[in-house]
Amino acid sequence: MKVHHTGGARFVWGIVLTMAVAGIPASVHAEDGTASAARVRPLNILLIVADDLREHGGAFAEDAVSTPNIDRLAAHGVRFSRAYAQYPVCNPSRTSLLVGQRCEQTAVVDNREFFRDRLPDAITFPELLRRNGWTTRSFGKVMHAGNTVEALRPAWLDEGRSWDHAEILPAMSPHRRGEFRNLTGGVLPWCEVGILDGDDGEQPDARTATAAVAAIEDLRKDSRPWLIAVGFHRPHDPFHAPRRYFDRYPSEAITPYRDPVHASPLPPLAITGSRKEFAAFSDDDRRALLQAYCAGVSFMDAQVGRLLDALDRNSLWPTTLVVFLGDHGYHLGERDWWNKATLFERSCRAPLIIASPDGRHGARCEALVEFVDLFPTITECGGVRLPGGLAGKSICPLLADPSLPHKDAAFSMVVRNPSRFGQTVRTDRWRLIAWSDGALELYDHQTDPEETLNLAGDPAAAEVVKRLRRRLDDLPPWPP
Ligand SMILES: [Ca+2]
Repeated sequence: MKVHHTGGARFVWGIVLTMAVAGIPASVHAEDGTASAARVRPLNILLIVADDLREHGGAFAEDAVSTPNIDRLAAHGVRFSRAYAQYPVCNPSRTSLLVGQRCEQTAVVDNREFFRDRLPDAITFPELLRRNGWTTRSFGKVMHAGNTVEALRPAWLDEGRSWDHAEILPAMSPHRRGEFRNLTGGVLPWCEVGILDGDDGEQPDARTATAAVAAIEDLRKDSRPWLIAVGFHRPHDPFHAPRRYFDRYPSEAITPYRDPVHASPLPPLAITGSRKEFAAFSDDDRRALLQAYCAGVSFMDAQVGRLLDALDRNSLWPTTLVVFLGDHGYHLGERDWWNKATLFERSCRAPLIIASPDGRHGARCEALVEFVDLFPTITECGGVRLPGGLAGKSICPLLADPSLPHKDAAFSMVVRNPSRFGQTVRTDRWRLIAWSDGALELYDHQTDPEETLNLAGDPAAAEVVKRLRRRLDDLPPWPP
């Protein structure tokens, strides 16, 4: 029998939480490995965030990337094939989903600004859960703290507010043992393929998994529910991974994607950055980057597997909600771009899997969902009363029935400088992108899923453009 998240269930959990916080041990979950109708404590939550992990398909086929552990997680839950980040860059995307506001509202739109400087009073969903009795621990890059200097990091990790404990684990000993090749002759230092010698365990992501597994074991007997958040750095650049993951992708078997010759020209703000270096890529360079990106995905997938093993070993699936996502998408050659920070589908769409003991297992959901929906989803699944003013809408109902309607549009934005920006709306069929310099792009996903033919100037599409522009006008104003 399934537990439904009714007000009554929340009320019971509230009593149990009060007991737990008061030091009175709560009864533990059923030991028979099933979701218990008499669950007497809220769900544990395992949040896993991969960095720059795109949805696959298109440029290289879905089954070309080996992710046995992410697939294993998908078999426990619902895979959302049309989930959209609100901003295709780390810090803005993560801030938005953690505080449940669109980037037009947070105004955190680059990787340099610590979100608390702008939003000192915002309550993140980990903080809300912590206030409601969850033990919260964060390992690796969950909040965007990895690029800060050591002295700033504790503040950027939001320890004491969002987390009882938060840490970022560096490599065991910084080393450059292996084969390294910068694909831009060193012009872009980050654009480096690294085939690493040594064990997985030396790498930050493996150390992150080890620490998270230890936390799962440590909290196994705790009377309180827990939120453990785990942020993996791969497949983010530099494109380094242990050698054995490269061996899964023989470069001669990789066919690089190329845009069709009729692809529409790009508006000036659509892609800003290092296109010159990418335009100089040879097919050999393209294959090397694809191979390294896939190796990074498989290495990260192996670390996900260690977390899932810990759930298996401790029989935690019936009492744990698992949320897996990439923080935004990534181009691998589409529009001759090998990065993020565009408003194309490749950059805005990202993987999302939610495994709930009370939800469907092994299902795929085609509904449009937004990462801003995660705050209300996770807190509702946890049985916590939702605060007012959230921008998103809970997708909990879709976990039980992925065919239910959810929302008719997903929105993302990107800022080139404070006055030069773009906003996009994706509907079931269309993507409209509107730039601050007046440029418009319209793509028809029924006929052009790779968004290569801009129909915005086509008189036959004028009504669609007008209708979708009105949707963008309904967004909170930018600049704020
Ligand atoms: Ca990222």
